Amino acid sequence: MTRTSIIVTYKEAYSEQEALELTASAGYKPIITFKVKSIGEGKYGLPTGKAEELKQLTDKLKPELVIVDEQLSASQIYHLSKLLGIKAIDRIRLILDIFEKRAMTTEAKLQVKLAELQYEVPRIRETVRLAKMGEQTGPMGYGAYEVDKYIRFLKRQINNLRKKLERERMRRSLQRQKRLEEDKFIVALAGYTGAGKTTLFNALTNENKAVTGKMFTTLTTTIRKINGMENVYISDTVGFIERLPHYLIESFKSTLEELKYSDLILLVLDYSLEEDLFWRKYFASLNVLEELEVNLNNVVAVLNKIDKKNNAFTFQDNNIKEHIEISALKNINLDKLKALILEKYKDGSTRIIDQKEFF
Ligand SMILES: Nc1nc2c(ncn2[C@@H]2O[C@H](COP(=O)(O)OP(=O)(O)OP(=O)(O)O)[C@@H](O)[C@H]2O)c(=O)[nH]1
Ligand SMILES: [Mg+2]
Repeated sequence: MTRTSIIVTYKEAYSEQEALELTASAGYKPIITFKVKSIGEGKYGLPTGKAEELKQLTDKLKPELVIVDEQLSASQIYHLSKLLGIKAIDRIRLILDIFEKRAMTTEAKLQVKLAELQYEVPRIRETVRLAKMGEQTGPMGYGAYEVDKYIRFLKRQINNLRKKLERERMRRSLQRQKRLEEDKFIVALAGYTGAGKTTLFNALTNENKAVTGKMFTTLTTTIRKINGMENVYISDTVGFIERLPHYLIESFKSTLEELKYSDLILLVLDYSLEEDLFWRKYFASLNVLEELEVNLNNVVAVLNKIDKKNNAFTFQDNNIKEHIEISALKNINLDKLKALILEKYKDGSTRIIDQKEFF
């Protein structure tokens, strides 16, 4: 059953659009968006006047859920839920809800579980404390001892998950080592969620991986040989999003790390977006690449969706020197892209020669 929701987001059109997409991808039905200038401060994570306005709106429209498009503290979520009398969640919880729905493989499930625990654990103590101060105790009516015990249990779970994921990381690392020995050339797709990575992956490999138009369709990494090219492989992985907390990237490290050890990275960008949104997503993607310590000299910007581009701005940025315009969906310039990949393979300029620091 779809849960109805009110989305609290920023005034800018692109924030609203992304918040709506996230909400739909999580399977919640937005009734209305409530726009504010600032989110994250004060008792409710909203200016008090705005929180009261929101209360009138929720009383009138009676949604099942309020989604606040920013990271909030446990205490802000608690107070806001209490004021509104309905459940409130923040942007990170919303993204985690999507990830939870999408995680299909064991590795992805472990990664999502780890991210969730890292989100929840620091919030539990605070939520319990606040609940005990209120009149009702309810399901959160633990004593301090039980809470500590529960938190210790969750921390042990975090450690176990980390260990399991570390094994996964080693396995990937060994596979990479093997590919290196076999002299395989690895091209990695990177970019904002929805940029068209999987569409391009399918076009270059004749695969049929899911493409839905919903956010975070892909959560795991797949590697396949590129059609008609000897020894050249391409990988598709989880997409990026702005305001991603560090621990979320950390949880997906075994997957995202493939980027760092690829011979060539294609940063796929949706070139049909409005200019301001395009640059926002571009810089959010650069931030993630930098966090993953990817060498930007090995990155080529792939300006995708030119079949539906109807704005005049052009790509120009010193961080990434090379770019190519394509349409993965309409098969425009894919031969040119393949020629570019082949050229990089032949000249070896972007080649990763070892992954020593790993061993
Ligand atoms: N018009 C047009 N649409 C495209 C093109 N490439 C991809 N799309 C559409 O963009 C949407 C997202 O495509 P995906 O390939 O799933 O994007 P992704 O980057 O893999 O997204 P995540 O897996 O969420 O990170 C889908 O609706 C695609 O059909 C293109 O060249 N032109
Ligand atoms: Mg994808």
